[in-house]
Amino acid sequence: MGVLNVTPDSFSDGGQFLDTEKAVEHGLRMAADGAAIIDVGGESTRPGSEPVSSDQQIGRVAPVIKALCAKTDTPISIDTHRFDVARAALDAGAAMINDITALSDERMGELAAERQVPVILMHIQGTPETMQIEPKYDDVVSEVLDFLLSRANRAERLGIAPERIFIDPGVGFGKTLEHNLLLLRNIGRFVSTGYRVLVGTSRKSFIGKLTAKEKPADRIFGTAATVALCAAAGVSIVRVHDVAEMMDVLKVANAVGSALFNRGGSCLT
Ligand code: PMM
Repeated sequence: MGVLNVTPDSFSDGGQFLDTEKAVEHGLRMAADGAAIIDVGGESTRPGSEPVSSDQQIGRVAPVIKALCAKTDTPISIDTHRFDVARAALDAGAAMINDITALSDERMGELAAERQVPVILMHIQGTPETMQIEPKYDDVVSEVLDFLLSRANRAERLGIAPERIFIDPGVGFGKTLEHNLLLLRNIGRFVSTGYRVLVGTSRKSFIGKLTAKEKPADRIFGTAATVALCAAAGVSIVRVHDVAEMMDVLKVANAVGSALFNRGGSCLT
């Protein structure tokens, strides 16, 4: 999954793709580089970021989604926790919902069920504004897993087929470095639930901490390590900025461990 943030302030690519034409060009580049899904977002969720109104988000993402759908068959997902933004994005041609609040608004689940599109359910502690102020857990892996299972249960109750449900531990969303490492070390427990798993580590600050790389663009090798390990653990989708580079990582990881990968076919059929 390639990341396309149509925002002025995302931590890694903020401001680069606010212009529709540039955003579309970058989306097409990622599709050509091998992305199976393009994840379009109109609101930064970096720590400390402030919410953006639905109208503003729709104004950013809808033209980009429409233009991308006219030019590529690569499915588009919409990265939002707002029901009205998701609905407008699906109307514009998006085929998947990426909800970082895991259906905290049940209307989101009803929408996904009605339109028969897959949903990504991500764990977050707090909100982007507050999440990195002293995140706390007794047992981060069990708590995140229990939360995601309860939200997957909610999704199924609302009529979403289990094969259209993805769970995501939400690396960096209300987590310390140690929390992130524990979640990644135990990602196999998430895979064992039978739901497909998405992981987003790309260029995140925990990689910067481990490698002493301040600039997000310098964190590509660190990201590659997590991508290979996630693939080996049976993760279905990795959400990344550097699609061409991570395709190479996945091709090699896949060749070495092919029996472990490619479970379950396409999520979009
Ligand atoms: N990370 C970001 C944004 N959206 N969605 C999911 N499902 N999982 C993630 O880990 C995730 C996400 C933050 O990264 P960005 O600002 O580069 O998009």
